[in-house]
Amino acid sequence: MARHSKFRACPLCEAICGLELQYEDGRLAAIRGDDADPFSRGHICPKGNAILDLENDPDRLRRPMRRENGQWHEISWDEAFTFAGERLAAIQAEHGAAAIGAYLGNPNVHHFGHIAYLPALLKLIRSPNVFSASSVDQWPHQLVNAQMYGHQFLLPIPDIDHTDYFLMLGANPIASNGSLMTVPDVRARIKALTARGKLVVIDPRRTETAELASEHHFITPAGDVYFLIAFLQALQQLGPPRLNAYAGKLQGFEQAITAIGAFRIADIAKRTAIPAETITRMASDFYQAPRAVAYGRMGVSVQAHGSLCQWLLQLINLYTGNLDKPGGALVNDAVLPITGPGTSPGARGRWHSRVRGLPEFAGELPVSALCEEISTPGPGQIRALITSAGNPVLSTPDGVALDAALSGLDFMLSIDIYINESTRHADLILPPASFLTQDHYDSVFNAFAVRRVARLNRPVQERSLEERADWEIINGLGAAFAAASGREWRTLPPPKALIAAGLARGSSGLSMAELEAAEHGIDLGPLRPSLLERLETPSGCIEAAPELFMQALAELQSQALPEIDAASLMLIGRRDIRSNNSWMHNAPRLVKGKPRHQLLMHADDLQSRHLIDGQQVRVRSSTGEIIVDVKACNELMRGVVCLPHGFGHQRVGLQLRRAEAVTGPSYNDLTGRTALDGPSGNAALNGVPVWVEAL
Ligand SMILES: Nc1nc2c(c(=O)[nH]1)N[C@H]1C(S)=C(S)[C@@H](COP(=O)(O)OP(=O)(O)OC[C@H]3O[C@@H](n4cnc5c(=O)[nH]c(N)nc54)[C@H](O)[C@@H]3O)O[C@H]1N2
Ligand SMILES: Nc1nc2c(c(=O)[nH]1)N[C@H]1C(S)=C(S)[C@@H](COP(=O)(O)OP(=O)(O)OC[C@H]3O[C@@H](n4cnc5c(=O)[nH]c(N)nc54)[C@H](O)[C@@H]3O)O[C@H]1N2
Ligand code: SF4
Ligand SMILES: [Mo]
Repeated sequence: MARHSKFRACPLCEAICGLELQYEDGRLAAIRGDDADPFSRGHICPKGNAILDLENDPDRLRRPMRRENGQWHEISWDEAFTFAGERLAAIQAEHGAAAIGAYLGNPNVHHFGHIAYLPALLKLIRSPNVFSASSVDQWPHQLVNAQMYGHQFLLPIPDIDHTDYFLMLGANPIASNGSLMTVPDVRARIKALTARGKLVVIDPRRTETAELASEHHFITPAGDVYFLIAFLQALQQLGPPRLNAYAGKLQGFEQAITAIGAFRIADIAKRTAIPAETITRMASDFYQAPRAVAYGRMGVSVQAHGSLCQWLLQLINLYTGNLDKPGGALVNDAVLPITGPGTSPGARGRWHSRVRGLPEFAGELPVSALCEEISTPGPGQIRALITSAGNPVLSTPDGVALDAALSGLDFMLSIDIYINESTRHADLILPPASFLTQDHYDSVFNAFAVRRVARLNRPVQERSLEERADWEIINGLGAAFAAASGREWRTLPPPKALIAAGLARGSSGLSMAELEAAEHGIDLGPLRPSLLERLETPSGCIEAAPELFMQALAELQSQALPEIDAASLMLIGRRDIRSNNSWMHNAPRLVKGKPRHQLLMHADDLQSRHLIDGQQVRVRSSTGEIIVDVKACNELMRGVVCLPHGFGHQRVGLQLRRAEAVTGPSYNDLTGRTALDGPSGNAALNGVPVWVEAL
């Protein structure tokens, strides 16, 4: 038997672990963590192994599928491109540019052949109706970066390997493998951190990460904004800000800190469930630590005060002199730059959504507005939708309404590998070939990594003649739409050419030949200060008091405490190491074993409702209701219930034989389209009031 190994980074999450792909007689036979990868050091999670399932999945599409009279059948690539181009052009000719909408999902970011090519297609289509998973995820981070540092991707990353005190809010990297902090083998890094210093986790659930932490504090969902204000107020009591390093490069700091200092919080312990003394003690530990960093992720971004939370976190790092400092928060100077000339800095409000008037950000509208833009008649209504690597029916708010809206479209085109909850509504699905057959450079997650790393991934398998690469599909669509609409499409070159162009724009000095020779990736060392030289604000300074956030702070001060129905509970999400948002439940390796869909609830909350562990319950929100098994869990705060997203595969017309057998309802059947973080328009999916009762 002929055996050999090939090496690539895993594209399934932000950790970009190096994989050793073992081939036997030309067939992919086993996958291991690549011990020679200097960054991931042999780490792999169950999803990395499940690439074997993805590659062999009989439900995975390999050729274009067209749906006619409710039946799917294969068509040729040429027929598919022509059909798509003509339908899209006809709809736009009749109804105007806005009549085509687009929704881009999470995996786009993980494939160079998607992310580097889609912008040209969107530019050709010229529609204001572009949406993505970013507005159910990290928009608050991007907006804060854009407003304070002048570019949405000037993202300060926790220097986890060198910090002495890590304050972590609403993140669970042990399950998620890290986010907006590319951090493979995070468990080992956390263990080193807690041996050297402290990890403090603030989360309504005692998570897998909290278990490893030096301290964990429960917090009332969406109470973080008050916690962070109180934390900054405590810092002000402890001593002066340490701003020497930012001299001449900082504006508005006094103004921001004065406003925060004047903010009156009636009863901090009631709003956050954390006593004032505890916050003061934490602030003191943070202030005294030689190197400290504050960081918050999904739990503080995808909630009602996401932007304020992200802004306050930046101010904490600034106040204590930890911004742009080793062991604090540092911006990665990536080998393939995603900031600087020719990139999109993150403008806001250049146009607004038609129905609700929500502002655009970074060229997109909040996905919470997608449903009404499809279902509300009138000029500018979306009549055709393109989805690329997205499953908005399960991933975005009010999935039930969106599901119905998608069925009313005149035309839907999906670039996807499955017939799932969203793509079942498509008229045409174009499936890209396996990533293993394509050149890839992870332009985004190398740039968010906790070390300066670089990696070119070469194809390790041949693509069959009937398959098309992702970038070829985009070229095919661009050419066909241009031909049908009388516009021009310049064929984009293959990934290697674009990667080389990106490399040339950067200042790493690395050549393509060096990248190509390093099959395990290249480590260029730890993060280092670069933010101050790279600020892209018009003033050239850090803007500590952007009007948007000062305004939001003033509005928060004038808001009365929301009326809370004592019978309600607050719903929050979770991730499991074997999940990948909504789309990997068809992989046998990931769904075997115990069920993972249950609603977690504290035993006291069960008891007070006369419910018992394991029974089925009805969960109602102001948007909808679901039926789910409840599970007692005393790792959860009282008054909070916890449900994973990405379930809900029991629908007609899916082609996901394994996933359909995985029970569990969709979280987003409960979330509403009007619950938003004001400044960004990001959805507030955590901290949703719900009522739970026996079935
Ligand atoms: N309630 C709640 N909702 C959430 C979240 C939450 O925490 N709670 N998390 C949010 C977050 S952070 C995110 S990022 C979003 C994700 O939202 P989405 O991106 O909309 O959803 P995914 O489940 O990632 O779906 C990915 C889609 O891409 C397809 N796909 C997989 N690989 C490829 C590929 O290589 N090429 C192509 N073309 N298609 C591919 C899959 O079949 C699937 O249809 O969900 C959000 N929704
Ligand atoms: N295994 C796995 N890994 C993944 C994914 C996956 O689906 N499965 N998805 C990937 C994606 S797209 C992303 S964006 C990342 C997300 O990565 P993370 O943000 O690290 O992941 P989450 O598990 O969503 O962590 C959010 C935490 O916030 C807590 N939380 C909820 N509400 C609040 C609140 O109001 N305040 C505070 N302080 N905490 C709160 C939750 O209890 C939870 O522990 O994970 C990525 N990695
Ligand atoms: S942690 Fe992420 S990158 Fe690493 S093997 Fe798992 S899914 Fe892939
Ligand atoms: Mo995400």
